[in-house]
Amino acid sequence: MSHSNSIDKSMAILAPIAEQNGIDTPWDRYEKMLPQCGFGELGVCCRICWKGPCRIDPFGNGPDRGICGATAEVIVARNLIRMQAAGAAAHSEHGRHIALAMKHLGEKGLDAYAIKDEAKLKGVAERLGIEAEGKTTLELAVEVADISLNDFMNQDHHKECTWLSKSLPPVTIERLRKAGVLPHNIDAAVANVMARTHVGCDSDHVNLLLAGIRAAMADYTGMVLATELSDSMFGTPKPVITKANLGVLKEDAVNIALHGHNPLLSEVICDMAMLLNDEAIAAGASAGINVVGICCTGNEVMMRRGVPLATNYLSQDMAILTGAIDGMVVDVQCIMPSIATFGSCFHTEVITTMPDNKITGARHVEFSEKDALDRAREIVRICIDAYRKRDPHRVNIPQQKETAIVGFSTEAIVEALSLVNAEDPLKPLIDAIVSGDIKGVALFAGCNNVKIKQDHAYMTVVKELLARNVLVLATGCGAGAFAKHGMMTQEATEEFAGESLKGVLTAVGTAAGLEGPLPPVMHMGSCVDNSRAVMLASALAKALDKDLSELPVVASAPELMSEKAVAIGSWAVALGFPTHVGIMPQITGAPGVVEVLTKTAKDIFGGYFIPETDPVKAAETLYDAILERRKGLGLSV
Ligand code: NFS
Ligand code: SF4
Repeated sequence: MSHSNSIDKSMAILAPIAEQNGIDTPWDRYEKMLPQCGFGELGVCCRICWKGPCRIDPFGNGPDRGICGATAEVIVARNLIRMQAAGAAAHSEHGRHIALAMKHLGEKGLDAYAIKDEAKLKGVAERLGIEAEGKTTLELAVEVADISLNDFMNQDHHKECTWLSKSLPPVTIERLRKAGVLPHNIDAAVANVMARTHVGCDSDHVNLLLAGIRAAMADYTGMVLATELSDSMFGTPKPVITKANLGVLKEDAVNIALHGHNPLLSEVICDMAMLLNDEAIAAGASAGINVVGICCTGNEVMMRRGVPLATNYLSQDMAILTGAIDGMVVDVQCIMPSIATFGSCFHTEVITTMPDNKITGARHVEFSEKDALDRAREIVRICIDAYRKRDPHRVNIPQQKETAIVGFSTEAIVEALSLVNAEDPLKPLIDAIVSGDIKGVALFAGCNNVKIKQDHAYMTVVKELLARNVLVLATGCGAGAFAKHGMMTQEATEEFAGESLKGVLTAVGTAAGLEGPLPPVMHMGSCVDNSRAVMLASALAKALDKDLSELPVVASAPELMSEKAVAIGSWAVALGFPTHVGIMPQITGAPGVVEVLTKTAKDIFGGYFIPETDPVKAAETLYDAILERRKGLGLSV
């Protein structure tokens, strides 16, 4: 019996279709995995060398050390920091890819790309200390790209990555420098973790964990440069009204789902879809081409173009069961290999595009910036051809669809605030925080995870915090969840925001010409765009002359699963934010590691992890952390 476990109603509609087609849903696959390995859940198994696998007996009746002598603390810490390093590698490969594309664009030109937001590029250049006078836009782009790429190349240990000090408040930088966790080179921080976790190397869990935090700070660095350069090339998001959930698919259109992460692919496919719209109509699709997004690349094009979001992480393969997706075009990260199986049961073309991310059973059309237009044309035509093979009898598009006001880049938020106070745009926000109309700020980020009902934890924590007048920012699949469930509408503000928060959102929304409040959850973008939330917090910290760790700002990843999310959570802690994780982390077999991450971290960084699987309790704990910060600042609680 195929089944689903989601508050997204479209999943219950689609699960029987999986059954009819003899394929397992993600939830079926999870069930087959149960019981999951207890040693793995505690983090106490080690496969780092071939003397192993070794595992520590958590009950004290069996081995208390690996064959090499590694303790549970060492094994757990090594496993964890390898996750942080992998997350940092993934995010910063994305950043590197963007920076290299910008460099090539500036030096030799690339047909498919441009600097769409010259003002942003100039702002970035100025922030990086580049003299703009007398330089063309493309020359500036090359210099910005070079400085960014140098964060992957610098070999001088005493010179930290440039993007760190260019994006974080000086006091925060100073604190992190003292803790020794500022990377001088993104790649080196990742390589260092791999080297020191090799068999027979670093065997002190605290020392290991600090290296993991340094890798996490490298993750942050890769992320911030990815966001800032992407905005320069593709435009800085502004508020836009769109829709979310599978009801955005159209029966009478060629539906192309863009899935993955990097706007270098998704932006060009969007452009090409517009150019080839008539070909789709000629193929019989009267509504032309309908591009929709999945996961973070979906968030990217949603923020910049208002492209509707079909779904978030856990339901990516389920989307194919609608029988209405003609092409699913993917690049890198968070792509379940199962989409190839699902695609093969339907007419759906699953197309991989990146040399380092292929899926057995999918079609591969290799994409590169140099031949982006030709490859995009080829890809869109494959999708149009697939539409011709679509079986109308197998089309089942769930009707679920919600309006979503998205596009809240830091710049867009500041611009909205400037309509309230043109001279000092941050003042209305600071005043609201000081007066207690806004108690604090919570950033929601991360994935979905089969271990809890899809989207349920997001919705529960957020409603609790909104009712307590906490301003909510969201990215990634968390933002996807909120968009799908109608939390990015003005009505949601009326329904869920506490009175004083509602007042502020209404004042700003009205000033911004929305004839009503801003939505209660502000979509800041993809996972790499968590840097936007840091930018906003840093602007507040600088205005107040405080460390990030003093602000009433918290982070929550209620449904996380990926190594990238682990890395994000870890830099959030380092920056000083109390950070909730709603899935029990695979560290509990090592009490020392748990102690460091949940308690000692607070002394070193101000931030700390809050592992809590009960979303209501998590919200209470996060709110208490906000009040504690308010007290620290001498503000009313
Ligand atoms: Ni970020 Fe999670 Fe993936 Fe995006 Fe979604 S799963 S860590 S949110 S798509 S990166
Ligand atoms: Fe076992 Fe040590 Fe090898 Fe890990 S590194 S598998 S604990 S012998």
